[in-house]
Amino acid sequence: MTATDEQAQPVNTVTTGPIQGSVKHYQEVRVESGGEPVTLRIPVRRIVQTNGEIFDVYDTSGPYTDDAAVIDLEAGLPRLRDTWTKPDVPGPRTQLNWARQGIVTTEMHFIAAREGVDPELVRAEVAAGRAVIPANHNHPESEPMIIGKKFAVKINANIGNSAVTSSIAEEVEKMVWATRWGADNIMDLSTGKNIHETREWILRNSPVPVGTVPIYQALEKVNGDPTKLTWELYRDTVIEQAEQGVDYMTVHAGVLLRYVPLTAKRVTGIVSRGGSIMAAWCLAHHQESFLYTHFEELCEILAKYDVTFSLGDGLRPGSIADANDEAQFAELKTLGELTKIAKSHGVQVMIEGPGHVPMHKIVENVRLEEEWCEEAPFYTLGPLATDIAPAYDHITSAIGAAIIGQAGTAMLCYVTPKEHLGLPNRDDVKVGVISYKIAAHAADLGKGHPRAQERDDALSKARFEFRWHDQFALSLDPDTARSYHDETLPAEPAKTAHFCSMCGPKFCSMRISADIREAAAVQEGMAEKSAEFAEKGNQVYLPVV
Ligand code: IRN
Ligand code: FE2
Repeated sequence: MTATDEQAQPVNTVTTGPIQGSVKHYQEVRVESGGEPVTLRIPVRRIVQTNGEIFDVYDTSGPYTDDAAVIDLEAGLPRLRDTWTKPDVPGPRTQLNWARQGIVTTEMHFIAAREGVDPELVRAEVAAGRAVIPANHNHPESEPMIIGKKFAVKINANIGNSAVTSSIAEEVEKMVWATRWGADNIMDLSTGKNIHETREWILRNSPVPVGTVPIYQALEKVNGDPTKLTWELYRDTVIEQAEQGVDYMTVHAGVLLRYVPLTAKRVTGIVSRGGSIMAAWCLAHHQESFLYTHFEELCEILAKYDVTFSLGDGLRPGSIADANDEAQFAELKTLGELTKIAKSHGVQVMIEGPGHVPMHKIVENVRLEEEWCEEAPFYTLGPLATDIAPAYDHITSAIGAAIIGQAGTAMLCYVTPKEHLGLPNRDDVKVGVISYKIAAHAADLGKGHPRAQERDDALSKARFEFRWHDQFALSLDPDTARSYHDETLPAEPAKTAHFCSMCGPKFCSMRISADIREAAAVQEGMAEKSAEFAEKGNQVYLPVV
């Protein structure tokens, strides 16, 4: 990997080492793949509690949290999937085609172990197009993951530089940092200089699938003038990115010429970057979008690498006023048409969704997406449940994300506190990721996902038993939890004390409950004794025998 100009500083340091209170562990699983026995090492964040109990958590962080791993950013991560078999069957070498042929690929076995489900469920959901496994053959460094409503809800973190700020080094660190805190995927939305190099560094070092929006780079190639875009230039950009190993691509092929006027009376018009670029092209040429007219050719390219389509919502609402309007749903219907075409080429598809939507209008989005797009995994941006809180849009959007997640959305695209205001820095990335882990986990609980509540129960138990270290370790963000606790009670004995500084020792409800429980136990003992006493005829002096 070579960097070409002054903006591309050397990339040499990223955050490493386990998350506080945990160790990196690998669960070894023996599977049969392509007739060969293979040992898979499933990464987990292992929490060894002070009471001796072990709790393993789904882990997206890759080798960076492994103390034993040697990280060499120049060399990139080990090419984990290079040795895995790619079954030889008629049709493209895609997870969708393999699943349809009844084959459980090594990736599917890995995912089944990771999610704690039957490999056959993974295969069946992929075959039905209800789940996708973004795994470009040219990104063997990634650890397989699945996006589908029968599985844990996933989150995506957007990173990438812009023309005015950020270097390659910062973006690579943002990728490592986002996955450390639980990003299941990242998207490189770079638009400034060094787009190709930035992406190369990210891909070679990313343990999670990487998505892009190729039209952004295509636009850079024509110096930012959307009217100069051509299908050929776009196609070459897609091939360039697919060759590098991009796992999924946002394609705004549902922005049709005739839909553009539908946005004229909106409060916020077209807010999607990709959507506005394509709308500008269509209007300037008074022609149908080349993404739509060349869609089948695009399918053939993506099939070759097993790149997953993420059909973009170029006409998503950018305000509460515009939610669920005609333009938005016209596009969604077209995305349904395109889903069928992509699947007929053996290409995996997910569908992007909004945006800004008030709570009572959220569920309708999922129902229509399922109906029109054959239940292809839905991947939404929030949605923000209100427009009135810039600087807090990680919260306004996590509210909508939790609701849409419970209704069946498979992946949530995070929103950071800087949304609508500026490019997120490393701290914003963490706040965005944690906010979305909360939304995703709340959705898993609401859906009754078999494994979700175990973690809540473990943490609640630690909390009730005043095992402070365990409470921190089991949390999404142990560093912040601990530092908040330490602000008032920094001494080590406070880590086992039966109170915290919120209520103090006298008013701690947890301690009082524990006391009640103890008293009840004493009373129970007394009741037992009195029952025994009654049984024996209420005699104070037992007869001598
Ligand atoms: C996700 C759902 N709807 C939109 N997104 C993401 O928004 C999309 O995947 C991309 O990362 C980001 C920007 O997309 P636009 O603004 O170009 O549509
Ligand atoms: Fe917005």
